[in-house]
Amino acid sequence: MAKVNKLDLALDEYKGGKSTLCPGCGHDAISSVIMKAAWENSITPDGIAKMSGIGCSSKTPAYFLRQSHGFNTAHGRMPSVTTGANMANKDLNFLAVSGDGDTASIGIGQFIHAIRRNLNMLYIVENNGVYGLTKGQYSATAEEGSQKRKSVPNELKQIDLCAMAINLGCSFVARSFSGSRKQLTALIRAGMSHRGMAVIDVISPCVTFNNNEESYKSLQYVKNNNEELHGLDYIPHFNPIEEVEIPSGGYKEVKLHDGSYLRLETISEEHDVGDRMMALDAIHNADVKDKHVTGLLYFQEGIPTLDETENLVDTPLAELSEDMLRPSKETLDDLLTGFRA
Ligand SMILES: Cc1ncc(C[n+]2csc(CCOP(=O)(O)OP(=O)(O)O)c2C)c(N)n1
Ligand code: SF4
Ligand SMILES: [Mg+2]
Repeated sequence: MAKVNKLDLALDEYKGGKSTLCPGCGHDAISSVIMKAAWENSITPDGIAKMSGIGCSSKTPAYFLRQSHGFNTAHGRMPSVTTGANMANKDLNFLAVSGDGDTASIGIGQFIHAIRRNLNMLYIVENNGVYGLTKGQYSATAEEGSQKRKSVPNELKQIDLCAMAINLGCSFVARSFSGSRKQLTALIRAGMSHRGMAVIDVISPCVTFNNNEESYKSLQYVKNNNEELHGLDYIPHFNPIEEVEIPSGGYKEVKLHDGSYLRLETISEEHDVGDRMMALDAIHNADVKDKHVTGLLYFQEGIPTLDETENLVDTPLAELSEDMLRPSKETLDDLLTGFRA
C-alpha cells in the first residue's frame, strides 16, 4: 500500500501533468520538491493556490498539485494578481513560482511592492540567469563575467534578489539550488509554514542555454562553488520535537508560525538569521569570490501581513454572503457624508 500523510493522502494526489520542459532542466527538480513538501506538510491540495507568470519556470505549476487552484498570469504580473486573490480569500496557501526574467526584469516593480506589503505567500524564483522560454537571453540576475553557451560574457551587474528582499524588509529570505534536494525541501517546507512573504531564490540551471562551465549558474559551477550557511532540518508541528534526534554539533532552532521548527546546524561560522547586516554580509562575501551562498539568510517573525494591515474580517471575503458584502443605503449615505465633511 502506498505511504500516506496526515490527511491519509498518497504522494500521487499531489502530482500534476507530465512535464514538457527539456530533460534535465533544474525547474523539474524543484517541481518534484514542491510536491513532496506539500505532501509531507499534509496541506490539503485544494487549500493551495498555485500562482505564476510567464516563462519555462512559470509553466511548471501544470506539473504539480493538479487538485489545487491555479492562475498562470501575464508576464511579470503574478504579484498583483496574487494580491487580488489574497484579498478575496486570505485563507488559501499562496504558492508562487516565477523566473528570474519574470521577477527581476519585467516584474521587478511588482515583486518589490508585494514584499513591501508583506503579502502572505511563498514566492519561489527559479533562477537560471536567462530567459529560457525565449531562447536564452541574459537576464538581470546573470552575474557580470558569467558566460552562457555560444555567447560573449555578460557585461552588466547582476541584481541579487535576496539582497533586495532583505533590504525591503522581507521576513523570510533564502537561497538554494535545484541540485540540493535536502536543503531545498527543508526551506520550501519552512516557507509553507511561514506567515508573511517568504522568498526562496533557487538557482536552477537551464541545461539548454546556460549550463556550460563558464556560466556561474551551471550545474557543475554551483556544485563546486556552493557555500552552505548551515545544515537544515524541518520538524513539522505534528511531529513532537522531543522525538527528533539531536545533531552532534552546534545548532539553533527557528520556530515558525504554525508551530513547526527549522533546525539550523552550524557548519563553520555561526550565521544569525535574525541579523540583517550579517545576511547582507554573507551575500556580499560570496559575491566577491564568485560563489553562491545558500541556506536561510534572514528571518523575522510577527510582521503584519497585508490582510492584517487592511483590517480584513476573519471570514475570507469570497465566503461572505452578498448582504454582508453590500453596504446598506444608510451605511453608504453615512460614508459619503464623511467624505464631504
Ligand atoms: C509582456 C511580455 N513581454 C515579453 C514576453 C516574452 N517572454 C516570454 S517568457 C520570457 C522570459 C522568461 O524568463 P524567465 O522568467 O527567467 O523564465 P525561464 O524561461 O528562464 O524559466 C519573455 C521575455 C511575454 N510573454 N510577454
Ligand atoms: S529552455 Fe532552459 S529553462 Fe526552459 S525548459 Fe529548457 S532547460 Fe529549462
Ligand atoms: Mg530564467
